[in-house]
Order: sequence, then C-alpha cells, then structure tokens
Amino acid sequence: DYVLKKIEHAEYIIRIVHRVYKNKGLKVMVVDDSSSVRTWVSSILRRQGLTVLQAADGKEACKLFYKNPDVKLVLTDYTMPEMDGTQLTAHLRTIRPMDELCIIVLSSDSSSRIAPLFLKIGANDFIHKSASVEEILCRVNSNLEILELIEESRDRANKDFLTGMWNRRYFFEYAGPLYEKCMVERKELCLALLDIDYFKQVNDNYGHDAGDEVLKKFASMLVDYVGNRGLAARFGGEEFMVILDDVAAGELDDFLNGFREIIEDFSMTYKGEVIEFTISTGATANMGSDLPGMISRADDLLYEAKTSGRNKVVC
Ligand code: GH3
Ligand code: MG
Ligand code: MG
Ligand code: MG
Repeated sequence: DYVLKKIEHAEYIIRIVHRVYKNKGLKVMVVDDSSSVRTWVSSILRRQGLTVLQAADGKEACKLFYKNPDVKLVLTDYTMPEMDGTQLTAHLRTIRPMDELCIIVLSSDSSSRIAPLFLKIGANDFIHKSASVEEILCRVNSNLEILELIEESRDRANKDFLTGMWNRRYFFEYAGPLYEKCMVERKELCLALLDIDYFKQVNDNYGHDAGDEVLKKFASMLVDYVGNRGLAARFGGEEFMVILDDVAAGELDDFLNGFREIIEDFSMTYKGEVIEFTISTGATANMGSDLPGMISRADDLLYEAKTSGRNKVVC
C-alpha cells in the first residue's frame, strides 16, 4: 500500500513537471478589475511555466488579445467596468472558437445563474473565487491539455504523416474557401502541381528509406520556398500541390522556375550516397475556370512538362 501510494505520488509529480514543461511558451491572459486578484492569479500561473498577460477589464483584454492572437487561455472575472466577463466571453467567441481558445471564468458571484450563463455563451469552465489554488491549477491545466489533444487530432487529420506538411484533405478544405474569396475580390489565384522526376529510381538505387528522406527534405524546402505566399500540400506519393494567392499570374513562371533551379542545384547525402533529383511542374492561374478545372489544367501541363523532357515548368 505504502509503495503504491509513493508510486501514485511520483506519477502525479511527473505529470505536473511534464505539464509545466509543456506550458513553457504558452500565453494566457488574466482579466480582473482588482489588481490584487490579478497579481495573485498571475503569480500562480507563472509558477506553472505560463507566460501571463494582464488586463483590467474586458475592453483592455480585447485590445491585448488582438495584439497577442497566440493567447491560448483567458481567465476572466465577471463584474468589471467598461466591458464585463459575459461581454468579453461573447466577443472572444466571435473571433476564436472553443477548440482554439479556452475561456475560464473566475468569479466571486455566488448566484447559481452565473455559471450556466457563462457556459452557454462559450466559456469552457467556471471557478468560484473561493476555490483552492490547487483547483484553479487543475482546471487551467486540464483545459490546456484538452486544447492540445484537439490540436493533435486536428494535425493527425490534416497533416501528412511522413513530411509533416499539409495533406490532400486539408488542401481542399483550404483551397475551396480561398478560391471563393479570390473570386469575390477579383484577385488572381495560381495553382501548381509538382512531381519529382524519376523518383522510382531514387527508391530503386538507394532504397525506400532514402526515398522517404528525400521526400521529407523536399517537403521542407517547398514549404520554406512558398512561405506566406500560399499553401503547399502533399497530394500523393511524390506529387505536391501549391496554391498561391500572393503570386501574380505574370510572375508565376519565374517563381516556380526559381524553385526548380534550387532543386536542380541541390544534393543531399544519405548514408554516404549523394542523391540528386529534379522536378517537373504544371501551373495555371484562375482565368475563368473553377478549382477542379484549375487542378485538371495543372495536371495536363505537368504531363506536358514530363513528356517534353522533365526538369521543367509549364504554365
Ligand atoms: P516520373 O518522372 O514520370 O514522375 O517518374 P517517377 O518514377 O517519379 O514516377 P512513378 O509514378 O513511376 O513512381 C513514383 C514512385 O514514388 C513510386 C512509389 O514507390 C514512390 N513513392 C510514393 N510514395 C512514396 C513514399 O512515401 N516513400 C517512398 N520512399 N516512395 C514513395
Ligand atoms: Mg470584478
Ligand atoms: Mg515522379
Ligand atoms: Mg507521380
């Protein structure tokens, strides 16, 4: 019994240490009109490894949130001047859904109406100010944990397991609305389909593991090259789709040839073997066709690049 208790306690400590470790770099905000409550709550959260921002009312909290969109959790009071906790919660929910931001209410109001009121407008949890420090920490940490689990399962659904880049499923989820937005704003949108040349030979000559390493390296180079100018996804085996909303149609050829040259000049060493490869690209802008039309056009042009010698961009 004694040993079991010790083990349980050790496991608990390990969980806490692990949580504090994961909290490093996570931003939270404490909102309360009482500066002593703010200071007290902030200090216990800081001891959990969290980075804490403070605001004295809902309005200040909103301003601070716009400047710090990476805040993961807001711990708010109910009664405050200017903008109270319910207004703040309701407002934050219009810009951040529950699976991206935790809102926990910490109030001294003892009316039984308050907790359900907050939960209905989108708070994740409600804590009474008389709660122990331990309870506050448990609730903050478990809410952060839930947020992480959601993020993890979202990544599993949207990211490619080998390369860690966006997958085909996410590409369509992202590209559909982006296409609509560009149509409404009458903005140009470009699409490129890239395929590694003779990739089967990489596998045949150096082994499947080497092929995997090439795909990983290639993916990270492509993601870096595209940067904020669009989104790159692994479409299939050694085929990658890029949607570009920040590259003009007139610049598309140069932009993609820039990457083609980087890959042409690139060589990587895997287990003592030097591996080099090239890519073929088919690309198009949204002149009059819908998204499936653009994809099929890019695919046709990729075929043209392949049959006319490879290591080429055809727009
Ligand atoms: P082409 O220039 O015409 O594109 O020739 P290719 O050899 O690149 O094209 P092909 O479609 O004949 O072969 C693609 C190869 O990619 C076959 C497949 O085994 C390999 N492949 C697909 N996915 C993966 C992967 O995840 N890892 C590895 N190592 N190979 C993969
Ligand atoms: Mg108050
Ligand atoms: Mg290929
Ligand atoms: Mg292919």
